[in-house]
Amino acid sequence: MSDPWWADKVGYQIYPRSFQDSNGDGIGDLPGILARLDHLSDLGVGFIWLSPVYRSPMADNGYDISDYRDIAPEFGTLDDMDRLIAEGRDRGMRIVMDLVVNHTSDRHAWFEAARGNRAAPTRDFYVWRDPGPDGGPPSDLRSMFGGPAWHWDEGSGQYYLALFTPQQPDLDWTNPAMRAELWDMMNWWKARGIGGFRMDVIDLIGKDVDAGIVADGPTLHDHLQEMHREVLAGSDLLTVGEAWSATTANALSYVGRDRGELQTLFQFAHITAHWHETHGKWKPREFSLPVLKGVLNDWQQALSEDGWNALFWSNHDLPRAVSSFGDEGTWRVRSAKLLGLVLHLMKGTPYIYQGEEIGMTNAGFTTIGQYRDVETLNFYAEQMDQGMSEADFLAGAARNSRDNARTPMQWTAGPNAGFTTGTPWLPPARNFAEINAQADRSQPDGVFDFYRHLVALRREHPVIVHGRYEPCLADHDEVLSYTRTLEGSRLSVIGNVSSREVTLEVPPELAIRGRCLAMTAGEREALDGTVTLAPWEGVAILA
Ligand code: TEU
Ligand code: CA
Repeated sequence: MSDPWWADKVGYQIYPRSFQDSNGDGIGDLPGILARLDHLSDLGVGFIWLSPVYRSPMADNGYDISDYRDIAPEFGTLDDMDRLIAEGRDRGMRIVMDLVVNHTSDRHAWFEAARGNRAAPTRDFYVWRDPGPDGGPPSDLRSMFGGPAWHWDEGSGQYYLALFTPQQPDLDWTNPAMRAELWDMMNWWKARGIGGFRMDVIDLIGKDVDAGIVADGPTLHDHLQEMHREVLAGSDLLTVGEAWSATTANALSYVGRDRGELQTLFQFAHITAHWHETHGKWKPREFSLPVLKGVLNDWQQALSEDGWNALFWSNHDLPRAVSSFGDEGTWRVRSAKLLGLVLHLMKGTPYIYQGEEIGMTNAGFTTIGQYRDVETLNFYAEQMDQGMSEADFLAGAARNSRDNARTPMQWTAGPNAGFTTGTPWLPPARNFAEINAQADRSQPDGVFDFYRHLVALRREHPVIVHGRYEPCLADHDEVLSYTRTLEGSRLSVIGNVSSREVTLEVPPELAIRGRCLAMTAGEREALDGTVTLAPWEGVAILA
């Protein structure tokens, strides 16, 4: 069986609102992306995951879609979108659309007709329930963004379900007429020449709310199989499902080859392993490398023979990679490279989140007034009510708020980091004069050049795409290492994930002498005996 087109490719995620503004309204847009395509083709990525650009009232920055077949005016037009698909393709980059179908916007025509009218043809596209016995909501189900998930519709005397903001009513996936509309819409995008779909919270579509089951529900896999039959089968579309509930035990039920569902999954165990049991991301745990490695190694092993991993440190919902897992101070550049090195040489498809390729950091916000993200603002209110101190909440938000990844892309040291000539919808991080694409790319040893090299390595070396993964030194507190083997080739990867110098005995299974494929500190042709690694030193040697 030949490899799919994306097997040796790296993806790049664009959050359009924050990438490049072209008309001075302070909001990134499609013409802005078109103007920056060189940056991406220079990096060598094979596809772009575009966060939603559809028509939307922007209650959740586009994850609330009011028309799946049109583009939000602030982002551009369908013509711009067609141009992006075509110009991307000319440069060897396909466009992966964000498919948000757990819910629509409350301004979608389906919901506007359904609200207040039990007889509307699209009423049953959504989840309606009578009040509970006490006249209140039918259950105590909570929204992912805080507060109740049920919302009262005065006009029809029923509650509707919205698992995110109240402006994002959940679709009723048990309704075949609703599903048929979605397949139509997906086929319409397929015909426009896109490269695939990233599927928003796809693990929620099989929910059984009356049983209190939201994620990984009873009809999930039936729906995915139907989607495959109706849209995906026979096409070369890349699919990547977002599934916060996925575990190594159930992952193959989505991505197993004979399942006829999805190809790859975004799972989040390496992220949530660092969250507090009750306060979640607002009270992060101390970073632990053995915990991180445990998760990554388990996933490498779970999908070693079947399925395929999606590899990432960051996205538009998460903090910046170098701020979470690296050292954003003294060792920013080297630790950014080290994180790239150890992730990109694993088995799976790596994703680069915009700005990661130049080592962008968290936003550095210190007051609640600086945040725009609906999740952060809702949880601020909720956590204050629950007695968390403001200082503690702000410390948690500085680490984990979604706005950390949403500050504008830092292109230059000029006004607003070159993102806009107007007033940016969210100000750039204060360090943009120092950290920006122009400055990074003008250095011979910048983060961008290193990432470009990693992306190219994957295309050149089948062992990086297909090689068997074996973890080494699993319990080591500072070192992440593994080997990849394929037929005659063997790759040893070792990284010091700390700002200290580390001396260790190289275990025999890691020992190697060969060609240095990539390194963050100094050239090495061999690993054996006693080795001292500089802070954030990483090296990959091929034999
Ligand atoms: O995210 C799903 C999701 O569960 C996150 O919102 C998550 O709860 C949170 O970020 C972690 O603290 C997807 C999109 O990626 C996100 O941007 C949307 O807001 C959400 O779905 C609703 O569409
Ligand atoms: Ca704009």
